[in-house]
Amino acid sequence: MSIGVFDSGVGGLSVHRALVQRLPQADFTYLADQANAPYGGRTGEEIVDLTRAGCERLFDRGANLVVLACNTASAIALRRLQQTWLPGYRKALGRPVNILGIIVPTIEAATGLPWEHEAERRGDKVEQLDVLGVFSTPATARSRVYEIEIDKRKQDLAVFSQPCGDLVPMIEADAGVVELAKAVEAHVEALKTRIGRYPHRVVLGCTHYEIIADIFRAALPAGTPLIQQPAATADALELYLERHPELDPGTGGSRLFLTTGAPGPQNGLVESFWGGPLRFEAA
Ligand code: DGN
Repeated sequence: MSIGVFDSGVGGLSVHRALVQRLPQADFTYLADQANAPYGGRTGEEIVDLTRAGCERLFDRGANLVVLACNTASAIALRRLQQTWLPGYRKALGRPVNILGIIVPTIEAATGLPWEHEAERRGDKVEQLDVLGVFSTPATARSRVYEIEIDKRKQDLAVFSQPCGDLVPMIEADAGVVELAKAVEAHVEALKTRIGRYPHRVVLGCTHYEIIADIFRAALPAGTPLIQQPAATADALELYLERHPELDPGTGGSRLFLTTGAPGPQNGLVESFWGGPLRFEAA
């Protein structure tokens, strides 16, 4: 019995790390669908099919609960799978299983913090709205999931999504810091041009971007708060498991890393984020 963590690639490691810190005794199986990454430019149908296949692999490996540590999969596939696929699959499997996403916990963290007077503190005119900037894959931006879900909770917050189609392939391919910084700066400036100023707070709405969070920090005005998606997901998972003791996360503290792509060590950018060597096995 274990917790499955799924992403198209290495980005979900940022979430995995926070989950493991929070639940060290639980058994974790990480699956990177690197054979099919990146998901950001794929159609909705493709993203749903690939996410379902990833969840199946993890359930087959004994996971009771899969965390979609991928904004793109959470935005496009989560609801569809929960509504149309999971009930029948669960019945056929004969045990309770579930899938959790990472967007709602992130939005709860983003909207739950005290926003009042943030614009004023930044020296904007008081009547101006607080502005949240969301950097994400093109598929997540197109889904408008952050705009829609935030509007349900907090209408006085303006949300602007910036699609960054080049960043996931660059991170997966171990691009250099200078090249990444140039790409990130261009996205930050593009967002600033659309809003008319820098956002007051930022969500890195793609788990890969957490790996280069320092590059985002350097491109944004000093002190711009970044909403912590990994920590928000860990909070949500902990609460969920308390409420669902039937989804046993295991107690062996095991860690398994799988990939649908080429097994072996991960690239230098990933290992320096991880703080040491990391080998993926064939899924
Ligand atoms: N890490 C994924 C996300 O959070 O959206 C990126 C998906 C991709 O493959 N582009």
